[in-house]
Amino acid sequence: MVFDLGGVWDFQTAGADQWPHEWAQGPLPEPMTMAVPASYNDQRDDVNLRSHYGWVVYQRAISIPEQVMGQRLWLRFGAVTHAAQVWIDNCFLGEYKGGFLPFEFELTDYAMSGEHRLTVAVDNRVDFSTLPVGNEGGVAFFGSDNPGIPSIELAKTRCKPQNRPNFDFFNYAGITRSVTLYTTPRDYIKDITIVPGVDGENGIVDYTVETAGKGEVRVTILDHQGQAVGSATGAQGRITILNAKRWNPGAPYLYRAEVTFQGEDLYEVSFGVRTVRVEGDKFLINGKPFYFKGFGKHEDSFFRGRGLDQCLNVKDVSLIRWLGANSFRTSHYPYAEEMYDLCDREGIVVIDEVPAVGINAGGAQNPYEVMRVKDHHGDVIRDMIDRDKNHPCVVMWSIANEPDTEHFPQSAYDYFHPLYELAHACDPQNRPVTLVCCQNDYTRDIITRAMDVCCVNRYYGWYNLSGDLDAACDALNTELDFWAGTGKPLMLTEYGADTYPGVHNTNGEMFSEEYQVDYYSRLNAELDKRPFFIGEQVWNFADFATIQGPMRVDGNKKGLLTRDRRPKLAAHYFRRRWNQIPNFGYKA
Ligand code: E8X
Repeated sequence: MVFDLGGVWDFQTAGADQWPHEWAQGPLPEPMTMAVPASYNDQRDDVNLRSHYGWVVYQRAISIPEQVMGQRLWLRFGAVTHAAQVWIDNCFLGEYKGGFLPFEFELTDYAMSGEHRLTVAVDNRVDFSTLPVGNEGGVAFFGSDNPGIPSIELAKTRCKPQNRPNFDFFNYAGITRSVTLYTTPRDYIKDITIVPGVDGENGIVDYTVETAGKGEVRVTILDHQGQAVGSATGAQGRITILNAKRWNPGAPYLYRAEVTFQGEDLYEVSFGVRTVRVEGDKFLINGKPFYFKGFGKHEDSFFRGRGLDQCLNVKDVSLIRWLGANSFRTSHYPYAEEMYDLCDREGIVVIDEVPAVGINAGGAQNPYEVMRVKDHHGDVIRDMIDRDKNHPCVVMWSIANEPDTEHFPQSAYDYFHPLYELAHACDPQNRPVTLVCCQNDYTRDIITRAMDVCCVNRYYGWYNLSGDLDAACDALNTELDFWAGTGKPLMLTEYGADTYPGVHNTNGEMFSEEYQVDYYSRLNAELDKRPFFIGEQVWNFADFATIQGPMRVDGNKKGLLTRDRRPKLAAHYFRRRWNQIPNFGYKA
């Protein structure tokens, strides 16, 4: 049984470093209402919520029905941003660090049937020990004040403590994804791992089932109509599906593995029969060279912030298809699990990224010495792959976005190479692994070229050579010559231009809708000439919220769509372009 704990909870803000633990012992002293799941920042018209720093506390009553007694009872959080401490009644259940992955606690021994008080304290602080990374002491590396102005130095000491994200998206926080109570039998299925393969026309399914307790495991594979097409017994085994249908981008086909344990516990997982492999400078899905057309995205919307919104997810996938795209990267954190389920069903290809953004101090300091994230970085790679391993939509893991690979190239290599190997070791399907490289002096960078696919974010014509598209094309070609020499596949995981919707300009100057179209059409013409160039993911799918600052007018405006998902001119341009580019064989 699964009970959804979404709804309107009690909520109260607390201090920066601490929250009063006695709040867990009874009703919150002065609660306000707050919807779950959703970020808390934009739900109410209160600047103190928008800019809150530190802890908040959520609370609600839960009732546990008599019928579930005798079974195991679990409390699961899809994600709480960025750290959580959870209490049931007067008992501390535990804590979890990291804002974008699920965690759970067993309640069996804590909760009898009847009514209980659930308290969740949430910390939104980001600093050198968190992923994503925040700046310490309220000082930003980028967009910071001109050094040396005495009045500013003085004023800094009066700044109230605040989050200074070292990343370009609003630091939304709270209980952002589903909270559920669910039951399992005493002996139960803990995990299922599926590794699909092909043998001629047939599909091969290597499976492993992890259980608590001993007993008989049965696995049945069902096709889309619910017809059994194969079965096996035992916790580990191989099942052959005769004439298996492939899961393909744009043409997905899902099978289901139905697993029973001791004839009592039942667990189902969908999967696709498809293969993924890098060979030379090609990215092969089902043995055919795939071309990525798509975006970096965000989980971002009005009112909910980064809160789960299934309607928005369906809308976004529909827009991805309308645009003729086939893929996106989960910039800059793992998304809600519901989105991957949808992409499995819709045939959208996903590059899955951990929240490792901001490992970069612009050269001012060696981030690999001053930032305290290495162990946590390994944890999020392990936990993300563990969560997402069975999804056919996931074709590549991204272990970071725009770390410093230029000023401290050897430190970057020593830091990332073990994480690259870790990601490979964690993935039972051994999918390609990448790291997304920042605009930099790529000749100094030695780690990006050590990845399976070279993924680069480039802003020639925007942040660099601003407004000069002739020069931008020259610079891009100089760089493309460099990557041609590596023999690896290359793709753009970001390129883009801020575009204020409604600004039009006969000269096509920056920020106009015309500039965004000119920028992409000029650069794309160059990319089309390169056989080893395997994908274009624009920055960004839609406009999104950021911290306020002199570089941002009501957020980042690089979307092809506005934040409320209306197309800019460039969306129509890409729709024409992408509908003419096939998923496979474009660069053959
Ligand atoms: C931007 C993007 C940002 O939103 C994204 O999260 C990471 C940024 C560009 C870095 N990449 O600013 O729109 C550009 C560095 C140029 C020197």
